[in-house]
Amino acid sequence: MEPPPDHINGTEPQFSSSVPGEQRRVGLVYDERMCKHSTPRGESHPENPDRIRAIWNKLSSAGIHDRCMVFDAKEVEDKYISAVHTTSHINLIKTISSQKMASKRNRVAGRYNSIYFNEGSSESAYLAAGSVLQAAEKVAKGELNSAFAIVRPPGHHAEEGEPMGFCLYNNVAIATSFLLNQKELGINKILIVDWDVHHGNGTQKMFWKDSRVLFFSVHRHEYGSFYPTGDDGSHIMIGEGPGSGYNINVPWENGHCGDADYIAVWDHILIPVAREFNPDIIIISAGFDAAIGDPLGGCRITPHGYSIMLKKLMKFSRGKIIMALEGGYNLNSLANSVAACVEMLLEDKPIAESLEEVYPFESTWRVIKAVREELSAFWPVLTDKLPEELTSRVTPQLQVAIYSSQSEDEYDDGPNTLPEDLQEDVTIPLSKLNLNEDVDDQVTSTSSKDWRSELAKIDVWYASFGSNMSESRFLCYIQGGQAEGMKRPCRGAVDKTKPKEVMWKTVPHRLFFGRESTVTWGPGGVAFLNPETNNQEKTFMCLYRITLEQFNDVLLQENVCMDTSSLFFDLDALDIIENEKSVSLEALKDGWYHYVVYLGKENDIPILTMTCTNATVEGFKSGKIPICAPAKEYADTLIRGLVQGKQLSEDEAVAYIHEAATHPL
Ligand code: Q9C
Ligand code: ZN
Repeated sequence: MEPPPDHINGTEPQFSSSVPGEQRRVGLVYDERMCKHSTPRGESHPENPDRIRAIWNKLSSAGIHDRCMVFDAKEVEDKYISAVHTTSHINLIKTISSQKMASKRNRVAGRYNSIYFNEGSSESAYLAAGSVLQAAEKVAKGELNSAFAIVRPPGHHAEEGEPMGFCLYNNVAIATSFLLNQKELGINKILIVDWDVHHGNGTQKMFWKDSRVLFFSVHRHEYGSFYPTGDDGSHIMIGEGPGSGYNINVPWENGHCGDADYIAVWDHILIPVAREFNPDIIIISAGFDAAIGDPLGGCRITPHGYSIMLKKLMKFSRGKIIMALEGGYNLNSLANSVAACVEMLLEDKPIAESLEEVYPFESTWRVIKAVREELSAFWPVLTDKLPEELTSRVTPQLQVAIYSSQSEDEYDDGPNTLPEDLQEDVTIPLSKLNLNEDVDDQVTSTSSKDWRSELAKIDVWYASFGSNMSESRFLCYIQGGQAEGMKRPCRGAVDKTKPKEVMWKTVPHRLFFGRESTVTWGPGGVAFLNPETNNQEKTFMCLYRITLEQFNDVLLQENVCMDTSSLFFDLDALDIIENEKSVSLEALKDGWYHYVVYLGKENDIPILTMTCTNATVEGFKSGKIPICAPAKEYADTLIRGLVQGKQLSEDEAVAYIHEAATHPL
């Protein structure tokens, strides 16, 4: 339990609120010109101008902005941007809104991941970055105690050389490097806390080898299936060289995380490390898409939760904090959360920092333990084992995603697509939140019962060309568990019956290896089968006879999907695939193996495999996705499968894998 709430531990005399009743100086940057960036034809989009308008209206109507120092935005100068972005990226953002680019604009946007441009984009991007920089400078100089920059477009996904994920310039990274480069400010150590529900991939990369910047991000990850997909947000990404240990990722395994989960991460990771790091200033990449009711985030932080998270950070760097808006797509949740934070910046009115009756998920403790273990060599305060009586207090894990990460695509979702428990006023007290497991259990059983019994009657051959050729590895997908070389356990299928038969076959398709690393196997490529046939090629396939129900559970695990109730490959899909030869499962499109390919029949039972799409093969061919040889442990699993299946001798299997890994696509 925390000591009783006290005033900010500021030692700086002039502005800290050691004098009772004295207001802290809090800056707000807001500028209507940042509304100019919007979709080219007025298409609806979650990242729209109403976001910052809603915040401003709320701060105005609640009389909060009267208690702050309000500033208009200033455009950032190119020389500050160039510290973190390439010249060509700066040229792109500078010119994209010009008349000359009008005809190209949509096409250019299409080349990037989740990006739109219009005539107002350039100006908004320069103002957003300039606002955060200006706020940071004023706080660093002591003109303000803290500041909130209400900006858009957001920034944390933008990388050195490309816009991404609604972000054009990396506003927080630009301000961070500005502070470090202005030596007279005396800022040598900066803590960036990225609490947006998405991983701050851009910011992570920009300070990857920099020990002056401690980058901390807590985000939905789901083993790499949540946006931005891939392994960048994994907890094993700790920085490199002098920056080792100065990058901390807390990757949620599931959605629904709320105040209790975040506070547990604060208390057992972020706050102890911050105390040790002792930053000169803190910048928060303050996305509010982990807020309760957010359509993209699927988490449930309350405004009160955000204010506690903030208050705990205000005890460092004499309260010098700059908050920069990132995501946040439910206008009410967004405005209420920002208001709660600005009120917290304004005065340390006593608030209870404890949360009653609500505990973290079991998965939250698992993630916290994994992060502490990964980083304890760099941060000795993380070494101690967490007491059992602490980690045994959990909220029963929900069985099923009420709404999954796929809701990200539904940009038009109105309030009605939200589950009922999230349609309430977002300021409801925690104790009223519906965390009743029975409700969620019912959802699981009714929606999955329908199709499971039906598909349990149909047999298919699941054909593996990768690690599943090793029976002990494949059994993890059926019975759950972790075979040799695997970095994490599998969930298993609902029906844990072993395969009825196993047989081998060769097919005229190309086997190859790609990707840099995976969560299950760590660094190194994993196997793919080119969906196109090619008579020069021969790939060994191990066929397991399982039910279509089990096949669906294998699909889910191959595509690291948390949704355990939905049906992805049904009887209709089985009909279609016999004619079309392949089916792309759109609902699993964030996974690497969502393309089901039909390989004929054996004993009148269809043979199905799962691999990447033809488009992804093109990505591998062009070098956009790395071709990468398998690491030893993964290759050993394949070799073991081929040898135990009596397809090849050990030497032949080694040569076969080597050939597939080295022969150009
Ligand atoms: N399946 C921020 O919150 N979603 N960006 C794309 C594609 C993009 C979020 C979904 C989400 C970007 C700043
Ligand atoms: Zn986000």
